[in-house]
Amino acid sequence: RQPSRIPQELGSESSMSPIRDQLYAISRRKKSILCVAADVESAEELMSIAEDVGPHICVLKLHADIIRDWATETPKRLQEIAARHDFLLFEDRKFADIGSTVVAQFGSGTHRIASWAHITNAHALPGPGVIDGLRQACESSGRMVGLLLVAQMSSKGNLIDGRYTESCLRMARDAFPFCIGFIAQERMDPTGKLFVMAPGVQLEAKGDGLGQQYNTPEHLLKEKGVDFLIVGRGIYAAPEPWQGRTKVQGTILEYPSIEYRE
Ligand code: BMP
Repeated sequence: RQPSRIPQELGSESSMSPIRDQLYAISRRKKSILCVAADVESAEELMSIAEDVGPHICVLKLHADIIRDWATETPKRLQEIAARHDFLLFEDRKFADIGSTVVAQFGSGTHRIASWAHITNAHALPGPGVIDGLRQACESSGRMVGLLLVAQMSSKGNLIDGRYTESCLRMARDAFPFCIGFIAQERMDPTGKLFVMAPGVQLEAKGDGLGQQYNTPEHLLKEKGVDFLIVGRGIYAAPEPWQGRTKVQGTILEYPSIEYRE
């Protein structure tokens, strides 16, 4: 078993990144490393999942552009649930454009992500300008959001190779404390400064017929050394009960034996 990198005491370096400190503090309080991906199409379903899984998670990940009836009050309602159940909101926007475009995509449009998300993510493909643009949008909105770089993907045949992943690590280090971690499939930063959230997690399924590839929580945590797990359909669409007895959309779910690692 690999030692947890979630520090017991927040050192001077962690206080550089309030969002990361907040995430680790929630993780410690709730003894949870679970991020639920709520990829549903209506605001009501989203709220219902948020209420149901809220007590068990440290992060709720969403794709705002999937929600057909997204409204001005949707983020306010999410923020209220997040505050009540003590979790963070992660908009999985995967920004991937030039700096000036992402400034507008992040701060403006229908979703105004910079005004409510605690965490968002970006592809490193465009180069550091994408990070600079997102940081600038945060600075002008006066609200800090934590950024994760997509350094690896779970989908079959994705074009990311080792060199690209290495470049992500360098870019993320340069962008700390705005950049706080990665979406990846294995531990990235041996120093422990930048954490990894891993998607592609289910207990039994190996894939979804559309290229998604699943690993078990045990494999990702114990062999790959990731810090947080992202579980979507394995929770909100589970046909079988999972341990934990949480009701989501009429399904009694069993959480995987996701252990908080001390
Ligand atoms: P599910 O557990 O239902 O397969 O959902 C996985 C979630 O993680 C989706 O929201 C998807 O967009 C996201 N994701 C992924 O599956 N693989 C990646 O490499 C990166 C992702 O953000």
